[in-house]
Amino acid sequence: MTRGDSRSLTGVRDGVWIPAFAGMTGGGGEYNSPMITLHYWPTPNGHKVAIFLEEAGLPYRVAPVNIGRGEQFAPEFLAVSPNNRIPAITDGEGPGGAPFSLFESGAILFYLAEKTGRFLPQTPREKHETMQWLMWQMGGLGPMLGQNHHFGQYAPEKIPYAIARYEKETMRLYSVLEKQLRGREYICGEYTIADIACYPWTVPHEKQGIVISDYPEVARWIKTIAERPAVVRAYEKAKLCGEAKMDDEAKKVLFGQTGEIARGEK
Ligand SMILES: N[C@@H](CCC(=O)N[C@@H](CS)C(=O)NCC(=O)O)C(=O)O
Repeated sequence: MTRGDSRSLTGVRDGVWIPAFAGMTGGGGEYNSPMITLHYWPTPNGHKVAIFLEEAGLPYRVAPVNIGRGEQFAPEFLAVSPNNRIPAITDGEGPGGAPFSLFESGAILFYLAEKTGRFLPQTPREKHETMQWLMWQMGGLGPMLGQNHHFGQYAPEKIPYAIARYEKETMRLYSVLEKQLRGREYICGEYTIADIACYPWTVPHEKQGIVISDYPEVARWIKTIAERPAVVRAYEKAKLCGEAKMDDEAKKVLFGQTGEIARGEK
C-alpha cells in the first residue's frame, strides 16, 4: 500500500478515519482541529491507543502511517514522532488548551488517562501500582515479545539461541502475568491502562509459542478484554487500515534501519 492508497480510506465509516496526513500543516500535525488525531498502524502498540480512545468515547480521527512502506519517515510524521514509530497523537486541545503532540504508547496512555480521568486510579497507591504495570509492559512485555516475533517469525536466519532466549523470556513474562491475575479480574483489580497496554501483545500468543491453557488466568483475562465492546470496535476499525503485512518490502524498511537513516542522511 502506498501513501496514495491510504488516501482511498477517506470517509470510510462514521467519518472518524481520515487519509494519511490530510490537512496537516507541518511543524507538528493536525493542529487546526480540537479533535485528537491518532497516527496509527494496526500493530500491538497502535491498538493500545485505539482501545483507550474507544473505551473513553473520545472523538478522534486516524491518520494511517504505513510503516511497511516507510511512511514513518515522512517529515510531517517525524515532526510528531521523532523516533519514527507509531503510535503518536496530536491533540488540538492539549495542556493549557494549546495544541500538543506525543509519541510512545505508554506516555500517550498516561496522558489520555489524566486528560479524561479514566482508567487510572486516583488514589496514590493504586495509581503508582498501575504505572508500575504500565512500565512493566513498556520495558518488558512489549520489547521481549517483539524480539520473540522477530527471531521466531521474521529473521532471515533461524538462530536457535535467539529463538530460545526470547521464547523463555516470553514464558517467564506470561507466568508473571498469570500470578498477578490470580484473585484479580484485571491486572490491578479494576480495568486500567495497564490492561490496555498489555492486552494487544497477548493476542498473538500462539505465534509466540505460548500454549494458553498453561496460563488459565491469562486466558480468562484475554477473553474478558476481547469481549469488551470498545475493544471489539478498536479491532474492527483497525481492519480499515488493512493488515500490517510483513512482506519483503516491509522487512527491508523495518529491519534495515541505521543511524544514518534516523538522521535523515540516507
Ligand atoms: N516503545 C514504543 C514502540 C513503538 C513501536 O515499536 N512501533 C512500531 C510498530 S508496533 C513501529 O512504529 N515501527 C516502525 C519502524 O520500526 O520503523 C511505543 O510503545 O510506542
